[in-house]
Amino acid sequence: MASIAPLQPYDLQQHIADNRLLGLWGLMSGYRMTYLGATISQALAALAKTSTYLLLRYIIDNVIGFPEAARLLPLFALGFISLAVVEGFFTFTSGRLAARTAEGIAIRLRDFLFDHIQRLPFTYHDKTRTGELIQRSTSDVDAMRRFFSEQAIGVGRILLLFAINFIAILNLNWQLALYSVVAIPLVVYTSYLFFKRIIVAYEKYQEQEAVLSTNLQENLTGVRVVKAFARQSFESEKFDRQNWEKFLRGKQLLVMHSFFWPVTDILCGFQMLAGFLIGALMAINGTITVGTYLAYVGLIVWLIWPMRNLGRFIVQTSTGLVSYQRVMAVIKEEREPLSEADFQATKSIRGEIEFNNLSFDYEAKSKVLSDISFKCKPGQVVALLGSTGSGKTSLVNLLPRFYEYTSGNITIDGVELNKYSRKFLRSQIGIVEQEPFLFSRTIRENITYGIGREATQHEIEQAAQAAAIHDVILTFPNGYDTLVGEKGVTLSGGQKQRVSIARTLLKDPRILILDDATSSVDMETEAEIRRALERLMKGRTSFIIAHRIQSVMNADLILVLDQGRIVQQGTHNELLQEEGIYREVFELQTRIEVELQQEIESSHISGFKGSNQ
Ligand code: M5T
Ligand code: MG
Repeated sequence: MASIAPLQPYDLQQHIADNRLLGLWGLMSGYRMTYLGATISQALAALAKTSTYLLLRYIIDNVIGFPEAARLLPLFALGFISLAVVEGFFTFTSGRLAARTAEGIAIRLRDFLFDHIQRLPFTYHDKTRTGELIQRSTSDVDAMRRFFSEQAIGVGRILLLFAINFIAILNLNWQLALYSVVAIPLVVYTSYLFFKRIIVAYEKYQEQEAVLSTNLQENLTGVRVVKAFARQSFESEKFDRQNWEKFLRGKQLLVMHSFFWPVTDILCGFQMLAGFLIGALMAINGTITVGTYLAYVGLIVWLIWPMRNLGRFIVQTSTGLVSYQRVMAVIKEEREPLSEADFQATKSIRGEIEFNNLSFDYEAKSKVLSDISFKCKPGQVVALLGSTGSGKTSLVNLLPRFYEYTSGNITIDGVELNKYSRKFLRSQIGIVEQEPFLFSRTIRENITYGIGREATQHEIEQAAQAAAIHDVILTFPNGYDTLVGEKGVTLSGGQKQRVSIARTLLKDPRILILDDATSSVDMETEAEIRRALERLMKGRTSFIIAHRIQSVMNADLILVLDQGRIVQQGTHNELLQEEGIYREVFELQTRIEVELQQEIESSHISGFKGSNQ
């Protein structure tokens, strides 16, 4: 495999421009010389082509009919061949250089976009559809690649061909030259008008394509739900409608194009015919020689043909411009500053955490958390309990600064949370998400994901054992090297949760957050994990969100949340003394358990009796 030169660090954000053409010009930085090389090669190729017609004129006027010059014919033949070779060579070189520019810009753009998208804040990802981002990183980047490899270079080629051939015709006869271009301003103006309309139509087309890819992506991710609810035909119909809309918009684009081509073709055709006619009349009158006329006939084709294509290129350029804007809209978004902070933490966090009258909302609509105040010492376990939607996940997500709080404050070791850099905080905090995500990589890679270095087998196994998943992993065909997902084993919900617990434990964080991390495992496994965690949680501040009282009763501080407020806080024993949600939930859960126990026992006894009879 050919090695790829490492890309220079490159900041695309500096090339955001209101004028799209200027912006595209900015994107070319570092490749302008290559592109200039491509343009010069084109000029040379165009010169070679024009020279062919001038040579033809010379032969007709000075060689044919002059027997003494006839012996030079092989030399002229050689001249034609050489010119053809020169033209071919430079056309090829220009294509190569243009391709290098276009691919170079595209690879840089894609790399930058990927990196940039990963660094955008949660608030951006919450409101942006994945399909839209995929579309912009693929189809739109590709449209820009085509802009550089075909359209920009094409326009350059056309202008060059036009200039060179126009000068050549001017030299033949200046009046003839002027007659040959009267229709050109009209062609350019028509192209401009279409260009403006097509830009709008193409924007709409790309938007619809993004809708389609979002829909496709969502349906593939949610294929289980679609099947489970037998909604295939509903989804297909929805897709059909969106696809039809795309067809309509595509058709509108095509209709505009197919209306545009004949208009310019007719204009160009008339211009060419007029040139032929005027030239012929001049030749008959003897104003120009036959050789000049023949050369003119060859040259005018290369004058008008580029003009006809100029229109096409101008119109196609609109796709590059629209895509530039769509990509830059993403690049414009501000990144989450990872390491920028005024307070430089020099050592690990101890883990003293305090919330003071904290309030938080996602979109300034309704408050998700209000007046949250509590305090915990390093190494303590804080448990959060509360009905669904009460704000537990939102509360713990503030600690790694996934979101910024609106009022009040949080301190860690006495320092305001947003004085710490996000990067440092996240290196200190381990979080097991409510809906853990595993990559389609091996189990080993998933477990070691958070530490950014090689881990020993012993370390990995220890983490897996604590998460009560080690024995399960050993039953997989390739043990720790078994692939997760599409090409390997599909893990159950509880297995996924435990792999992600192992992943977080291996990171050895100072603050541990378990967001409903044992909701999909059975009581026995949960107890096993709890015992291991009790050992591991020593010395680190931990936040545990759970629904079972057993999981939270040993915590140093239990917070009961209701509609974004703390309605009760204290230890298990303290809370049992109070009237309130905690005692109700406790009584309910114990009653259910006692009943369950009785039922199991009675069924055992009756089963026993039955077998005795
Ligand atoms: C609390 C809203 C959600 C709910 C409230 C995560 C998240 C939540 N919300 C958003 O608007 N955007 C978000 O990204 O906030 O939600 P929660 O904190 O997820 O509640 P919970 O963790 O206590 O609930 P559960 O079901 O996990 O026990 O109104 O709409
Ligand atoms: Mg939650």
